[in-house]
Parts: sequence; structure tokens; C-alpha cells
Amino acid sequence: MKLYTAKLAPNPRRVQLFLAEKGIRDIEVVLLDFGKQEHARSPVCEVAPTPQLPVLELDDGRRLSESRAICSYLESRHPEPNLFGRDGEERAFIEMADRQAEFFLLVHAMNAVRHSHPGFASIEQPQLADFGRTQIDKLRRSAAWYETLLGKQAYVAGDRFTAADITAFCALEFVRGLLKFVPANEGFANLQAYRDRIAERPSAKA
Ligand SMILES: N[C@@H](CCC(=O)N[C@@H](CS)C(=O)NCC(=O)O)C(=O)O
Repeated sequence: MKLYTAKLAPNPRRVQLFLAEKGIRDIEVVLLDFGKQEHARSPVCEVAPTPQLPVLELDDGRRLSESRAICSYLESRHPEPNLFGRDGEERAFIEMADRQAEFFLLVHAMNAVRHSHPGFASIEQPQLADFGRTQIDKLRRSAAWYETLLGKQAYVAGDRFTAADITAFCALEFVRGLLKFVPANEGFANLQAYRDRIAERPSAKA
């Protein structure tokens, strides 16, 4: 199998963290450069309406896009450690937490960066600065909700680390690095402690 991916981007990072958590090392990694638009020219990205990474190419040549689908496929082949839930009930709660992290953290984080950071002008045209600002405001509102949640539980789906935490962490790291959005500086101590706890995991350091 081959994983087509990119550096420093949150969705590619989700899959990279997932692989590290699982200890999966037998997948060839092919890095494409967003700045040079390599993904836009790559036939592997034709699997989605818009060229995006990551894409996992299976041994039979079929291609999977969508980070969540890729991770879910990998979990089916490498069940342990379990990150998506052990039974239908737990899977539903983890899926809820993962989709919430996607829609309420990651989407706002990506839009904020793409519409405000000069480094993203090559892949986001036109860049709409006002829209970028609304996305940071929405991210801040979501962060306030997570601040309360993480005062009651250690991880976004409950008391154990799951795929949903990978999504939330990658979103937080993206805006920390590029927009200097640091939970502690925004008054979110629980969210900061959560971020720091995940940053200590070997997968996050890999
Ligand atoms: N829903 C997709 C989103 C993938 C995505 O947005 N990838 C970004 C990097 S984080 C990308 O490839 N952007 C390239 C572009 O927009 O041209 C997933 O979960 O994998």
C-alpha cells in the first residue's frame, strides 16, 4: 500500500498519527508538495471531486480518500490498539466525537488558516480575510465548549484516547503553529492541558 500525503497539513497528519498509534510501518509514504501543486497534477487525487490529500492506494490499485475512511480501513486490518470503538455503541459515540472535532474544530481551523495565511495563497483563491476572521471566532466558540467538556472527561469521546482525539489535536496544532491560537492564551486551561497530554504521546512526537 502507498499513502500519498503532505507535510504540515492537518488531514495528512491525522493519518500519520493514526499509523504511529497503531505501529503500522509497512506502508510506503509518498510526499507531495502543496506549494508546487503536485497534488493537483497527481492522478491519485482524482479519487475526490477536488484534489486533496491524504489518499491511500491499496495493493489492488483502488484508492481511498477521506482521512476517516482511511483510518477506519486501517483499523479493520490492525484492530489493536482500538481507536474507533469496540462495539456498536462505543463506535457511535466515538464517531460523534470525531465528526464534531472535524466540523467544529478542524473545518474552522482550516478555513481560518487558508483564508488568512499568505503561505496558503497558492491553494486558496480568492483568500477572503473577513471569512477567515469569522472562522477563528467560530473556532473560539467551539473551544469554549470543549473547555467545559474536558473539565469533566479526559478525552473528547470519554475516558480513553480515540481517533476523535487525533482529529481534535491535529486541528489545534494547525492553528497553534500558523495562527498562534494557543488555548491557554485564550483562557482555555482544560483544552491546553488536553493538548499537552496528547503532545506527550510518542505518536505526536513522531
Ligand atoms: N475531508 C478530507 C479533507 C482533506 C483535505 O482537506 N486535505 C487538504 C490538506 S489538510 C488538502 O489536500 N488541500 C489541498 C488543496 O486544497 O488544494 C479528509 O478528511 O481527508
